Amino acid sequence: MSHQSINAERLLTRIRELGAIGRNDQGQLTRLAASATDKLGRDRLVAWLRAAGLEIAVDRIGNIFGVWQSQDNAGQSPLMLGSHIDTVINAGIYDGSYGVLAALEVIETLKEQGFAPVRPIVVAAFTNEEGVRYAPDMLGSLVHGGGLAVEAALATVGTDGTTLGSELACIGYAGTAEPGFLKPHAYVELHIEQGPVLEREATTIGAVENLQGISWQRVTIDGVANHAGTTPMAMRSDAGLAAARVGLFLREHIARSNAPSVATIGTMRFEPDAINVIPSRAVFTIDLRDPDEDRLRALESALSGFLDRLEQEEHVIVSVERLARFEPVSFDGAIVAAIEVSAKARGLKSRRMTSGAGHDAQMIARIAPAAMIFVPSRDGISHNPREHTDPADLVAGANVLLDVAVRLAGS
Ligand code: HGY
Ligand code: MN
Ligand code: MN
Ligand code: MN
Repeated sequence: MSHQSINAERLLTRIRELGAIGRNDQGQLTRLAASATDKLGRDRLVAWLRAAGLEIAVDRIGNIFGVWQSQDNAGQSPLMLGSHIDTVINAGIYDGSYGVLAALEVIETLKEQGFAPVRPIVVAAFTNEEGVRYAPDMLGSLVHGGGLAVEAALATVGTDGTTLGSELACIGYAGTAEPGFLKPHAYVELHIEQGPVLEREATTIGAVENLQGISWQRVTIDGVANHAGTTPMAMRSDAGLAAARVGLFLREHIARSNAPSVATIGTMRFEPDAINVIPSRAVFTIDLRDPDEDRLRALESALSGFLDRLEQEEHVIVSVERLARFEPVSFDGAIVAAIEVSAKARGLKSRRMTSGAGHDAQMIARIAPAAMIFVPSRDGISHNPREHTDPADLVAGANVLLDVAVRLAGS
């Protein structure tokens, strides 16, 4: 087990540098998939991969791979270390980027140490992990894992009416490699926890053994526009009020169920969106998650039943579009154990855990043994510019990734 350390300064500097790319005049960081700022981040990453002497490959859905292979190990199935560098809106600098840059750092450290892996080691940066502009999320890794045909993915229409394929071509990342051309021997993803558990338990390393199921829907409620002043409450078909009831239903239903499910209405717009007009239409998204597939299905069906009742009670018409649906995933026990062995050898406290967030690892787990390493998020905050992880924890996570890579590529 290598007890060398990665080059902390190089990793931390790159995280800061990439974190500076894609900021607007207010200093907010946003690199939505296949956008102009995503291109700037991709270009910087490719420059680092090239400078490290890796072979670059970009596949048709824009996934970027940096391949370290030798005469001796070329042709062996690679160890893949990856994550994503696209972000949400007004993001932090660690979500995704940390894992990609730590993967590059591990390769550079192993090269500098003269390590000769028995298999190629690949850094992967997957397209559209966040799913903010194009749904579903984890789209690039979903295609890589064979969960969606690349043509369908390229035809995905974004919230701004663009198609992913045309935007990837615009930014010069509509690659030629066939998706899935690199079938990994194993996949390991290092990521910030984005939740409160590790910090609360003063634990540095999360050995992630599973990941919860995700259900994304877009709901359109159609009512009748009317005068806000003259229309009695009992005579309204108020799409806005009906939409508000959905959020309350989900919170109360989950509270009653005592389950660890979570529900989020992250986007909502009204038409005609005027202060004195009863909304004729409400369009909003619902993100449901639960570690247990049966409970997630039960939550979806409870919601569907409520929407049926809502139509009657509020005299509105409800239509639902499914945007994403991923079942819970269990990761590879041997890799999880290797994470724990490394943490112990380095004197780092670790604990097994479930991921609340979706990750590319859940898509690659369809085609290869996979697992994740988490490090603590301060105050459990993420998808927020206040996202932060202590440098010592960032370095510790990368060193555990280094050890796991040696174990998976060394024999
Ligand atoms: O939504 C998620 O959990 C992921 O960050 N896309
Ligand atoms: Mn992420
Ligand atoms: Mn994220
Ligand atoms: Mn994620």
